[in-house]
Amino acid sequence: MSSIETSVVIVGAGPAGLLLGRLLGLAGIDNLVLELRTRRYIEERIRAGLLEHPTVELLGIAGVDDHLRRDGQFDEGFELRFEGERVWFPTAELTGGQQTVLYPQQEVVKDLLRARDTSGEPIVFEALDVALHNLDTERPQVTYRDADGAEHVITADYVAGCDGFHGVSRSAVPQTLRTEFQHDYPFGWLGILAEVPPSTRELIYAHHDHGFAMHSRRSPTLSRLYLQVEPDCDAATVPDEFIWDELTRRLATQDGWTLHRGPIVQKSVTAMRSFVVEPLQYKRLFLAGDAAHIVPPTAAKGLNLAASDISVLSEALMDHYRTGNDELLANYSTTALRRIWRAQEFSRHMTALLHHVPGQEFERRLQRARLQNLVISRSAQASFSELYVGIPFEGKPERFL
Ligand code: RFL
Ligand code: PHB
Repeated sequence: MSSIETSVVIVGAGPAGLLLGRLLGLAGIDNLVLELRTRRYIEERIRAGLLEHPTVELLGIAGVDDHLRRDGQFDEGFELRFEGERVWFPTAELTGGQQTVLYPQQEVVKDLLRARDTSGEPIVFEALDVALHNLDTERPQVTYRDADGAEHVITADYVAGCDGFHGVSRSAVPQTLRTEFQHDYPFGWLGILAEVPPSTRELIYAHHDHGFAMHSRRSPTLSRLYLQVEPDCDAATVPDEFIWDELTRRLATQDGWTLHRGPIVQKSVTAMRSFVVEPLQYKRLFLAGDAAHIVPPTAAKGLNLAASDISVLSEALMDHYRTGNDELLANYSTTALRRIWRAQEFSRHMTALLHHVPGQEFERRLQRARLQNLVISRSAQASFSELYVGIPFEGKPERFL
């Protein structure tokens, strides 16, 4: 069994783990990343698309925003559609110019991996049977088995659990010391990637009696679209023609806007769930990103919340290593949870605003009233926009860089 020492061992090479590793590396804090999957797998995993303004700023601080600034699509707002109407939401104008950016999550991951290649910090792919030990001692350990079957033990000061919702870190916290909050929605999202130029220059969110639909983009030649479906829908069994017909119906406007169709190159169904574990710390383990919370994708907060957790955690760890002050670390959970719950609330609000649950007529009338209110009231639009573009991160790692 080989034995390695480092300061911080990071479990999971998603956006949370890689961004933490990058920021710690820039501050001269050695760290090791352990990832269950292959590099190719994580570089190709299609997920999020929308980055909030504070996320873009943090990626800039981490020095990994060149490609994002070159290829990202900077948006001034989005379009809301319901009952055939189209309403433009000038989110940037309403928030002092804060733009959101469409830039695929796998590109963020590739940018972070490239930066790690350059800095030469260690990362292990295909780390199997990762297990956390002695978290309540000064020197916790993480063990894993490599692809050749050899066993390894890493001894560190801290463990960062960034291994997503299905990872192992969260369950290393004794059950009696954690509280989990969960809400499941009675619908899912069918997401498609299609080889067709986007039919819109901005994002479109649509509320329709058949359910929610959304038109997003990935590049000038690739469109990303979503449809509300039954939660147990099997994407493979839904004919492409049905998907396009339904998207056309739900996105239709009275002024004859046309949705362009093209070959669907990927389709999958995502369950919709809200989840938070509290607290985010157990002794020397800190949870961040999807390992600690899940939001329904409607408001595009998942990746951005992972970044906001990392802004707080990276600053706290830097303060510990630079000044020996552990106050920020002790407050990590409380600080990060404030923003997590605000994003949870907004995600739930936006989900309830736009999805359709058959049979809930009273709720449907309220939805219409809420949508009308958003259309009529500039101040309602402004407060919606503030949360949509992303409230400021509480961490300030830049003060140590
Ligand atoms: P990730 O990305 O899940 O990364 C966790 C990593 O840990 C690895 N892992 C392990 N490694 C070692 N040992 C183990 N035992 C391990 N178990 C797991 C995994 O292989 C993985 O590499 O979590 P992270 O870093 O916290 O990042 C979170 C985001 O990925 C997630 O919140 C977003 O993708 C959510 N999301 C969106 N977020 C946005 O901000 N904007 C969006 O527009 C948006 N759209 C979406 C989304 C998620 C979606 N799906 C498929 C869930 C759209 C969709 C359809
Ligand atoms: C996406 O492009 O995947 C996306 C964009 C905005 C959202 C959700 C998902 O609100």
